[in-house]
Amino acid sequence: MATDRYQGHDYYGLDDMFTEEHLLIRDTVRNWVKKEVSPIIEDYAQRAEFPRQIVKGLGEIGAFGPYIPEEYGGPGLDQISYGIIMQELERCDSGVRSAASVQSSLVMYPIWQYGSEEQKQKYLPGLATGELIGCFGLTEPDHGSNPGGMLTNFKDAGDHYLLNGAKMWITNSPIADLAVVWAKNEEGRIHGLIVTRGMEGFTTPKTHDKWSLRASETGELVFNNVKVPKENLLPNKSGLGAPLGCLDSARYGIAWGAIGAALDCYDSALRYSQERIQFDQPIASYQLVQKKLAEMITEITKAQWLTWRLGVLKNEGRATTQQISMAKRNNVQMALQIAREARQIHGAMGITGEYPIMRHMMNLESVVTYEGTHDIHLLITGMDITGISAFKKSK
Ligand code: TGC
Ligand code: FAD
Repeated sequence: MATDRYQGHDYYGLDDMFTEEHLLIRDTVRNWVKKEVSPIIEDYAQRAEFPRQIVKGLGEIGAFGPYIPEEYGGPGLDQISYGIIMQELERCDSGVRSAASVQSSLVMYPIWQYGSEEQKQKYLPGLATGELIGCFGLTEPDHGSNPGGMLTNFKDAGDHYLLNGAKMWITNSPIADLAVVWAKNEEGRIHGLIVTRGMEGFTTPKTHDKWSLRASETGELVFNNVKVPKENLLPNKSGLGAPLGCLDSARYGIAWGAIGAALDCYDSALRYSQERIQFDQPIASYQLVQKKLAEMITEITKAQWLTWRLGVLKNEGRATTQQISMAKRNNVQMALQIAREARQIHGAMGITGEYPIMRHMMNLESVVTYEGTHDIHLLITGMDITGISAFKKSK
């Protein structure tokens, strides 16, 4: 990949709303990404491999569980800091942000919020440094948008539980040391269980041939009579609301992250249009190109302010599931649209690994689907404003 010349864009003075600490965190993560990740990311994406050597650095910059308190090994930052970190990571690659947001919101968050004191002490410090990698198993082959229908189940077998079933499309599964797995007990109630690598009957086959998130590991979780110690059950919350609560945190991070991908596409398209000469003029001088660029920065600016406000609400503990859905849906679609327009501005060069555009575009095709699809989030808004659920057909 060519030298990373990215610089941020702040059309409406959003930086004035950030604290000195926020800006310091942003600069630190941006500089680390430019030094450690940008030079290698294209190569790893082409090879469909996760760059495992960045895990230690991700821990050092506080990307694993930014809001986890210091007593459990986290940096104890606020929610806006979490958002800023996700944005700077996704500015480089959605797969790198995925690794960090799964570890933070889908593994550390449930252990922190629903786990016992022993579980928190045992797992959170290692997850914060990256010494341990985690994954989150909710989706199943036949239950994606409708996780409440899951079939994975566990039975009480005396001094342990017996876990059976399978999860699919799980980020980090092939490299994870532990999985937070959602399964039904004998009464059909959903609980979270910590399943660790090496337990007999537990395997994590890798998913191959993805055209999207190629620098992120994806796989299955297969449970064949796995004996899970009883102390591995998350004791403090059960029901579908438990995994959905984790999704609120992860979707919030994605809302910030997607703006990063959009900013990178815009940044590259703006520079390219000023440098690329056709018909003796920079293509930036043509109205059709300016229209694309002007619309990009307008959409980015709207998303930046929506998301900053969401961050304030999240810091105050007032952000609703529905507000988070709106931001996730809007920002990912916005980023996808900008990636497509930016690809056109780059002409043929836009399809090569010389520029990050095509990689962002392909990555965003996963981001628009995972953590609730674009349409599921629309239905969440629809239900909120009408009071009528359109998820399920009345029989
Ligand atoms: P519904 O009847 O609405 O709710 C069931 C129970 O859950 C409660 N609840 C919540 N609780 C906490 N936080 C939330 N956000 C909650 N939303 C709902 C609700 O109050 C109810 O509680 P109770 O006590 O009454 O039982 O559930 P539903 O079955 O109708 O489904 C609703 C729907 C469709 C919105 C939900 O299932 C959904 O969000 N589906 C999308 C599935 C999804 O997002 N999967 C993501 C998997 S993880 C992933 O993709 C990781 S990618 C990571 C990466 O690489 O970055
Ligand atoms: P489906 O639910 O089958 O949906 C297919 C289509 O039908 C969509 O367009 C959807 O919007 C539409 N649809 C479904 N229901 C309705 C309805 N009621 N009304 C209108 N339209 C509807 N999951 C995890 O648990 N952990 C992970 O770490 C994880 N990582 C992932 C990584 C990648 C790269 C990808 C691609 C997915 C990952 N997922 C993960 C799974 C992801 O959350 C699911 O793919 C997603 O929830 C959608 O489920 P599905 O793919 O089964 O699609």
